[in-house]
Amino acid sequence: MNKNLTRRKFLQSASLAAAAVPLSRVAPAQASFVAGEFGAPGSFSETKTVTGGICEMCFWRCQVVGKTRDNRLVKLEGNPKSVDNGKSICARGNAGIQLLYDPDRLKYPLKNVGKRGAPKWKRISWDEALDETAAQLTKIQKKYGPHAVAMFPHGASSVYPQQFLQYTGTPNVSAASFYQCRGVRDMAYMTTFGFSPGEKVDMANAKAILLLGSHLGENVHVSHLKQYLKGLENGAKLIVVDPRFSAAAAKADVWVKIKPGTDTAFLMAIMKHLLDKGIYDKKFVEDNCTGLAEFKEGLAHSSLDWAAKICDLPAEQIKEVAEIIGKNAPNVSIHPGRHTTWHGNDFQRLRAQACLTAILGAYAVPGGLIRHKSMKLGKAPWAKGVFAEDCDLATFWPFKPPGTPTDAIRETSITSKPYPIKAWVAWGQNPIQTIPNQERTIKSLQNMDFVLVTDIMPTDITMYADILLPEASYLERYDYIKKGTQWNPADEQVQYVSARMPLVEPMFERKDSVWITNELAKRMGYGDNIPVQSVEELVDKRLAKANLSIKALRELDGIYLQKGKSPYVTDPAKRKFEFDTDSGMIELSSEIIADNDFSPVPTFIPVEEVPKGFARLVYGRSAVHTFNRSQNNVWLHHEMPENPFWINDDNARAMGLKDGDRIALENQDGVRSRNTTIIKVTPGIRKDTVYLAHGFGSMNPALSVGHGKGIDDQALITKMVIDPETGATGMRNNFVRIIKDGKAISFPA
Ligand SMILES: Nc1nc2c(c(=O)[nH]1)N[C@H]1C(S)=C(S)[C@@H](COP(=O)(O)OP(=O)(O)OC[C@H]3O[C@@H](n4cnc5c(=O)[nH]c(N)nc54)[C@H](O)[C@@H]3O)O[C@H]1N2
Ligand SMILES: Nc1nc2c(c(=O)[nH]1)N[C@H]1C(S)=C(S)[C@@H](COP(=O)(O)OP(=O)(O)OC[C@H]3O[C@@H](n4cnc5c(=O)[nH]c(N)nc54)[C@H](O)[C@@H]3O)O[C@H]1N2
Ligand code: SF4
Ligand SMILES: [Mo]
Repeated sequence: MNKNLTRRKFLQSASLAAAAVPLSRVAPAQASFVAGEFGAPGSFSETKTVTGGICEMCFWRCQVVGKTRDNRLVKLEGNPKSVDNGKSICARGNAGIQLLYDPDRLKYPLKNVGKRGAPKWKRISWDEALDETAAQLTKIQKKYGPHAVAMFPHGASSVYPQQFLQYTGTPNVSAASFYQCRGVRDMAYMTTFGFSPGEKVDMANAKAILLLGSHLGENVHVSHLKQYLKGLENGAKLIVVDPRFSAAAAKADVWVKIKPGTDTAFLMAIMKHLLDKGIYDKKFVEDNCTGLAEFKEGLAHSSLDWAAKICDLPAEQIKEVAEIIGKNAPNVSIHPGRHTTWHGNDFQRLRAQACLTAILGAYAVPGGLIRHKSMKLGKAPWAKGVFAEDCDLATFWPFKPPGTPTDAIRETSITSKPYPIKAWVAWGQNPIQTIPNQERTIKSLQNMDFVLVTDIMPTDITMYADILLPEASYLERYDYIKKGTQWNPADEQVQYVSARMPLVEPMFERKDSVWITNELAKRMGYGDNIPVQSVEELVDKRLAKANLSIKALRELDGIYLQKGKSPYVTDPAKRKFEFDTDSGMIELSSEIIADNDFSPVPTFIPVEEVPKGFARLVYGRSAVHTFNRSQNNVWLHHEMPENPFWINDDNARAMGLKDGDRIALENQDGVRSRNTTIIKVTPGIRKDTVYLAHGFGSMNPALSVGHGKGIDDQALITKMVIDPETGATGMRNNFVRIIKDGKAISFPA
């Protein structure tokens, strides 16, 4: 049989986007494929099952088991004991095997004897790599202060080294998961509800679900999708607000084709309509919310017609959405979103989402926002860092998430104001692809005295390293503890704890991040302060608080389960809660926000209009890739080798373009895409908007599969609008036109 065909079928059956079948049916029945693929004929009875794996093809971290044969991993499956993802994993999860054995992977410590950006690699020993890194970081910290080292972490393995660098005295850490992802959401909900919501809305038991952006189905997080699909199977009404006909829009009862950047106005009109008509949970608001009068006053101008004009929607549709939500309250999931750094006016939008949740009383009820209690674990970190008083670069953003806003670090790295930053450390983050305005990022990197990168693949950021360290991948190491709360099939609450365990031994000279960090710490004079001697000790120390250990978890097939408490409080007499805000209540109007000179009630801040001849570039996920990190994965590349450029069909006709045409793009600043892609002509996108899946167009020629395939959206995002409350990076304020056969084609008015 044709191998590629088999692969394709395999992935389609595993891909949640391709298959709208219940997830429970997705994972099994792929046995024949793997047996053929790895040569050794036979069945799985010859393989060994290794439990305790936790996927990190993305950051949802599904619980997996590995099938191994002769110490080689031949298949990944969901852990049957999992009450979270269950036996299901997604296409990317399955393809973890291809990452593990990717011949392009980093194998040994490397030293760049060429230039940053055009590296020449020399293999060196771990001793040499660690000695040189420690010497460079120590020298820089002695000369310029400890804060002269900036760190860009992402992923489970970056936590320990991040804590170490903070311990040495630098606050300059910018996590992609906060500043380019969910930090703004967390801060908006913290100021409103007093906790960060995760994506913990009870979609499985909702009567209506509202998704703003949140393109579930392309955004694939297995257990989250299961909950969503269960909700839809149970008949929940689905409202999807998106300028594009996303995978979620395709399942929606109402698709709201909103003008990008205007969601806050949409939400304000809905809230005003509900309050005016008295369709809200008066008792819940009275008992649990503060600032209703100011809140109402702030919405006074937000009529349906006002929003309709701003959002370019029929007023009737906004009313329809309000009424669906109102009618089904409180069993409504107002999804908090995840990637929420959109237009730089995001804190206010997310505050509006939180306030809408509150007035509907959609908290601690089936379908609503849930504050789960998961089991308590111990801590075993480096002691907290002490920072010099005047080294905080984040003085403008009172509601910033932990760390330092990315752009503040980058600008300081270029200007040395108010003090020099002279070393960058990237650990599991690819700032070239992650942060808008690549030119500034590259300029910052070129300005450093020293750049350290720890990675598993040769990606764009690794081209700028002076020393490049190879880490063991998530399939070859201990590290992350996944705990949480879920429903089991009998609809009971279950708390679970699992810890990532290696499914195979690390190959070549790859090491785990605790080992690497400790070896650096010893060489930098912190040997006496090391909190744990190994990653196993770290995990065991944390588990001990729950009377667990690696050994105990191994005996439990990788997952400890215990019955949890229902998260619902439905007895009206008991629905008065204590929230961790200043007032102890949900803050519809927030004094602390007012004290910092921002609008205390959600307010709409307009975004820049699309210039003549251009369309607004928005982006999102591909179901079969994770950002840039999966681009070299043979199986996934085979599924989606490049990212088609979505363009409205009327526009295409007027511009003389047809489906499949090969094009390049140019943005408002004259920056052209490095590569080309094909266009997808569709009625499923607004005329003023165009779309690319994020993460394509890798620059690193060491990627033999992914290099130069598709268009890198980040390269075209040269302008960012920093969210004024949080310092998060708004990146949907860029505009493009098309380049075909060397000529620019403008968008019609
Ligand atoms: N397969 C896969 N799944 C993933 C990931 C992955 O890399 N691959 N990454 C994971 C991570 S870390 C994250 S943060 C999430 C991100 O996934 P989400 O949180 O779902 O991301 P969003 O930006 O909310 O959604 C993108 C959608 O927003 C729409 N959009 C653009 N502008 C606007 C606007 O102004 N208003 C509205 N209403 N919609 C708009 C786009 O058309 C697109 O459909 O996905 C997660 N899941
Ligand atoms: N234009 C645009 N920008 C975006 C987004 C977007 O949609 N569009 N999405 C934003 C969002 S939501 C997020 S979360 C961020 C994601 O931003 P990143 O986390 O920077 O994204 P990745 O492409 O996954 O790059 C991670 C790097 O970590 C490496 N890596 C993978 N596994 C390991 C490991 O185990 N150890 C180590 N040391 N390294 C590892 C990868 O090879 C890669 O070089 O991007 C944000 N930026
Ligand atoms: S959603 Fe897919 S890629 Fe992400 S952790 Fe789960 S199986 Fe892995
Ligand atoms: Mo993210």
